[in-house]
Amino acid sequence: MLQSTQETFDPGIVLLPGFALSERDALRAGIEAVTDRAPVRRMQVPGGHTMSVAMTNCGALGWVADAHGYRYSALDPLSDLPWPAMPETFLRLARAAAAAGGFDGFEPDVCLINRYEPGARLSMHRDVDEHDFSHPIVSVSLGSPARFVIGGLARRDPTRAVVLHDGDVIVWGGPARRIHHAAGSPRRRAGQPTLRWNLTFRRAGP
Ligand code: MD3
Ligand code: FE
Repeated sequence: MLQSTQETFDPGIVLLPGFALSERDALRAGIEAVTDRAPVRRMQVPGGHTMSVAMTNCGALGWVADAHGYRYSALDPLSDLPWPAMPETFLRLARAAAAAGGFDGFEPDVCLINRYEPGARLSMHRDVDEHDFSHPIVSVSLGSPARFVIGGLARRDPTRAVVLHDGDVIVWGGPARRIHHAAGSPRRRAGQPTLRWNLTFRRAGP
């Protein structure tokens, strides 16, 4: 169905609560198809640490980190093969969400797939490895809810926390495209699954 209410938090940040709920099963099937061929892995970062979030990609390019730095690559370094193609459901969802957030014509060439086990988190950072920041980033949360921290353009700007739930989508563009942000660990709740997945759709190439 792909529709929901929308809330603009700040210029450039549009939250679409539950936008992806109707596509949940198709998205999970897509994640399974991708991870069968390009498994999630915890990447090394410059400095020697290993990320707690496990990642993989689909699309023409994929985001990779290693001891040398961060970049987009057409090949999966684990297999030296191209990343799996982006499933059609992923593409349709990303285009529809971007349009709902004010970005008609968004054509992502990357879907970075993040898997959070309890304890995994992504510390404060900016996404600046892409070629052209006029394209938005579309993020889709699946599974357990988790706290997400929104900062500002400067590292020391004030932050605020929002909780992202299963099916929530956020479109980050324009003045918000280069803000700092961080993602917390999924909440542990008795009897509930505690895996969280996040898909971020990007246009990284020219
Ligand atoms: C704001 N992922 O993969 S998505 C990332 O929950 C990343 O996995 C988080 O940050 C996660 O880089 C959060 C939300 C997000 C993604 C990209 C942004 C927020 C953003 C780019 C610019 C500003
Ligand atoms: Fe990010």
